[in-house]
Amino acid sequence: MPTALITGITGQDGSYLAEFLLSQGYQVVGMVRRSSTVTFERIQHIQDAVTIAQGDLHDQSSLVSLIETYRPDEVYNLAAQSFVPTSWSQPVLTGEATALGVTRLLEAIRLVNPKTRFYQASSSEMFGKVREVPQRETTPFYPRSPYGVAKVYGHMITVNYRESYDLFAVSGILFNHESPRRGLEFVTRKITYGAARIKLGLATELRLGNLEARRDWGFAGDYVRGMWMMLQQDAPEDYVLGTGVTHSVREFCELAFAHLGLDYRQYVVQDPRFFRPAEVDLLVADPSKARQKLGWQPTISFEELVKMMVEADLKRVSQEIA
Ligand code: NAP
Ligand code: F7E
Repeated sequence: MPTALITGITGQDGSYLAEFLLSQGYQVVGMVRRSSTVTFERIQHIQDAVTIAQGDLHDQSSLVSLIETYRPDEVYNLAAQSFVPTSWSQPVLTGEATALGVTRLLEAIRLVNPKTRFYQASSSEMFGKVREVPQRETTPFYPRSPYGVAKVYGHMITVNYRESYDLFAVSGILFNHESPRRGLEFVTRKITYGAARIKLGLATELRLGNLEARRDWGFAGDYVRGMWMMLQQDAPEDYVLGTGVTHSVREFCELAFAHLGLDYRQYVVQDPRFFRPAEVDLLVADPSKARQKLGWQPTISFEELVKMMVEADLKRVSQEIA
């Protein structure tokens, strides 16, 4: 039975990846950081099937100790300070976790067991002010936030350890992927949760920032399968995962509210508080390398994703008030 270590198992992607790896017969070890409250909401249903181990990307010895104790065959580094606006208010912390945290984990692997296969969660935010449309593996980076800058560091240190030490280390450059488990502060979930609250009479408006930004949104469950596929190849290479289709935040609102029989224009208010100091205006992937070499394809369309998230939030909010 192969063993996989997932950092960030309590996050959106970590929870889907843990489910997927369990279904493939893995022993799954999930690294969680110490907190005064329990953060296991997304993995409650599989908690008995996975091993939870404490560790923190800020703490080198905890990472060494995890690799020594569990000797994982594969390490998926999903932990990060992942919310873009927070990266302006906490730029140093973002750099410590999202950038230097990657080096700490790679160092632990290099020192303890360099045969471990390593996946780094790189991001389309690295393309930022895009240099070409659509974006692919060879598109130059131009990050627009401290988060994007930190991810470029994490990406390049992964490439560097692969080339310096011959590690099987790969980066998946993933475009936005969402689900009913997405954090409430990200725009898709903010919209579907907000629309459900309006529908059920708990709110009268939804305050958002830039409605014209465009993203390539897919379903998180599809993307974790792609992460695993990257580590099953003969040679370590980086891959872009995305749908190849782009929509604006406004279009997301239109569809989400319409699914509840509402007109978003009556409820969505633009609020300068949610605009960013520097915006990423347009992201759209060219996922052809992943399709050709991995055989990876998304299975959920934009319309199906919006419907899935709206229906899940309508059910959740209904239960909250029942
Ligand atoms: P998420 O829901 O925000 O989860 C982040 C995870 O990282 C949480 O489990 C969090 O733990 C953990 N974490 C944060 N700081 C840590 C630290 N210092 N030590 C240990 N754990 C720490 O993020 P996600 O959406 O699942 O994304 C997973 C990864 O993919 C992230 O690296 C993100 O930057 C990257 N990514 C995401 C997307 C996307 O669209 N979702 C696209 C491209 C790349 P707590 O539960 O304790 O907070
Ligand atoms: O914003 C606009 C906002 O916060 C999307 C992370 O997973 O994906 C995510 O980063 C867009 C931006 O995601 C609001 O200005 C408008 O243009 O949902 P988001 P993100 O910044 O794209 C990448 C790939 C990652 O790697 C990150 O970890 O929506 N927007 N109004 C808003 N965004 C938010 N959050 N809230 C608003 O009210």
